[in-house]
Amino acid sequence: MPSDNESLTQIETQARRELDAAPDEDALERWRVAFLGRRGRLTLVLRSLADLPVGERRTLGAQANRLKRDLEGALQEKKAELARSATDALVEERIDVTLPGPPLPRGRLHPTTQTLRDVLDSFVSMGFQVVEGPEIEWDHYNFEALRIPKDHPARDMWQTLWIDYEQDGERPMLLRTHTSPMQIRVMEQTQPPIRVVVPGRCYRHEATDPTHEWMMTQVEGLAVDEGISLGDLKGTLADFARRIFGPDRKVAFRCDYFPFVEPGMELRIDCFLCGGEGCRTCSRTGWIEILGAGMVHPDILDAVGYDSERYTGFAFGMGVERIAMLRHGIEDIRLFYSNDLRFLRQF
Ligand code: FA5
Repeated sequence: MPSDNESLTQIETQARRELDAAPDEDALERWRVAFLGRRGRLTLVLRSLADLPVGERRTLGAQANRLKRDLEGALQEKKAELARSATDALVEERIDVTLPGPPLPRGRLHPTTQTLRDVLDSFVSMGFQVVEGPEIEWDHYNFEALRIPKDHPARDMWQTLWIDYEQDGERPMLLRTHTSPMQIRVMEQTQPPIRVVVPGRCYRHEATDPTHEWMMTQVEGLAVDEGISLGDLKGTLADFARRIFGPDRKVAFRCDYFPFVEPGMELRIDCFLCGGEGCRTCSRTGWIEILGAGMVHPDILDAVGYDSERYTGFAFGMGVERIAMLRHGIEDIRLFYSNDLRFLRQF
């Protein structure tokens, strides 16, 4: 039991150290009971004063009472300090629910999608219906049914990515090289009159350059009915070109060969970059080819069960990225899928 100055000093030192370290209200209460409670250490000192001689009692009593007041004061201060820091923590955590949220970055449509939608709109407004087909296709639809038999040199027109799947020692599946297989699929399932456009991705195993990508988007068109002529094909495509490129762009039809049409042709637009003089983008020709087209070969009509004496049709297949290039003045098709936001944010 403490009975002199030194003991009071010890009590004070220990009391202040523990008070400083007290983290919360509970610890404060334990501290109060330990030092100032009924059986607390300081209280016991005060009680023991009665046994001391008068002189000592007075001095020690005065010191002990001062210490009691000091410790009580320190306790109140510590309580206030704990309360303050609790409030501060609450203020810190406060959320202003009236603040506007951080702005969400606005996305945009890829330039291919934007042009694709405009292309489809222009044909829909001419009475065409939009249908879609598989990107993984059978050799049969991609080639055979389009009059491109195995080992026929025309297969070289479409460098093919084959699917690693074998059947009877052959690989019959591929990533479609064009949307033309959908001509057959649509005709197999429908009777004339037919007017459809088919958007979709196509894949080719070819080296890339400013106008060639290994993946691109095509829109196929097919119209089959009685009395459809080459004039209808040219009129439809000229109207399409005017809607997409405006009246000033030059359009040229040229003979071309595709095994599934007769006659076949291609549609070219004068180069936006050099105005027809010849540059790297147009391979120095002054023109950029945007589509292949022609009258559906009568053998194909017969093969799907149509009467080719009664029905005729036209078909076309265009490259959507090439059209977007011409519209926006994009010099290199490889920019479309290189994921460079500086390019994409311009559209
Ligand atoms: C075809 O794919 C034929 N199926 C088009 C067709 C359909 C002809 C119906 C007759 C009747 P071609 O390989 O030329 O043809 O491609 C058609 C268009 O796709 C091209 O004019 C071009 O715009 C685009 N294209 C072709 N290859 C690429 C490529 N590697 N990168 C970007 N665009 C391409």
